[in-house]
Amino acid sequence: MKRAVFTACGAMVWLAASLHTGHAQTDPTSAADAYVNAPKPWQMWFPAAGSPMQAQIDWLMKYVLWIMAGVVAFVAVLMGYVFVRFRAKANPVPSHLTHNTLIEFIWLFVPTVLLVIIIIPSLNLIWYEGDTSNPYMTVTVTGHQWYWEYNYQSVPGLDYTSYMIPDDKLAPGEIRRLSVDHPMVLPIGEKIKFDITSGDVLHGFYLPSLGVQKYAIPGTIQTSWTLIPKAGTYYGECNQICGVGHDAMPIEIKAVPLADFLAWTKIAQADYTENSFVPPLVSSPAPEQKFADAAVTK
Ligand SMILES: [Cu+2]
Repeated sequence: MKRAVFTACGAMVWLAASLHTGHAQTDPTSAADAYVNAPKPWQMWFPAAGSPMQAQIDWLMKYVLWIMAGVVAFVAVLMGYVFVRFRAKANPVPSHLTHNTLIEFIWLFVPTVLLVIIIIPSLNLIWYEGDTSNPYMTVTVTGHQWYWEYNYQSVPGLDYTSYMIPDDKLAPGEIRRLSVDHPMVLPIGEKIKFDITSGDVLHGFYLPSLGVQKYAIPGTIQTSWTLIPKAGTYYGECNQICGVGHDAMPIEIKAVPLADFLAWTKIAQADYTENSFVPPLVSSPAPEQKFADAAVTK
């Protein structure tokens, strides 16, 4: 049902946009330039949450951190007290007491309560993360050595590759090691499901600001999802060591209003058949194999 609406809307939006402008369509992903959620040097904590999932992860992390800080502080104070109060000089005759029912009950009961108040929100979050039901659309994400491939299941023929822009080709406004030739473009405010897999070795589909992290495993599909309320550019990286170009497969997501997204699909279907950068793209020079090279030339 939703898929039918999707296609009809796309055609109408595209037609309306073409009639309105009367010339070449402007970049429909430009709405994503208004907000850039990228890592900063020496950043502490998580990035600003770009999805409800990351907001919940951030909340849980801090919730557990406060409980943990309380436990560490309590144990530290208790140990400090024991070191001073019961040191050999101040306490020459040690107690031979071995059991105390009340204390033993407390030190079992209190940690149990702490574990329960941690596990309830943890399980809730795990179920929330696993709920990929009723997406607006699904994108198949395939990791390759060393680029990503995005296949929009609802848009016939829209299957393209995304390469990192090499350092010497960066244009103004692009971010070194994060910007790509063809970003993934997603509509804001819609639930997007990811089917994640790999064409060769293990990769990691990691989007810190959206709270998504799944291994890309050859021969199997892992699922995740996101929902991005705010138009903007969000970044991620492959975070499984996958070979010499591991650092050259960032993920760039442009989240734009639905109408812009639909306009973009038309352009992408026509333009994304060829890559801007020719594989294989190895970002760092291969290490010199001095001993191996010497053996070969002998
Ligand atoms: Cu990888």
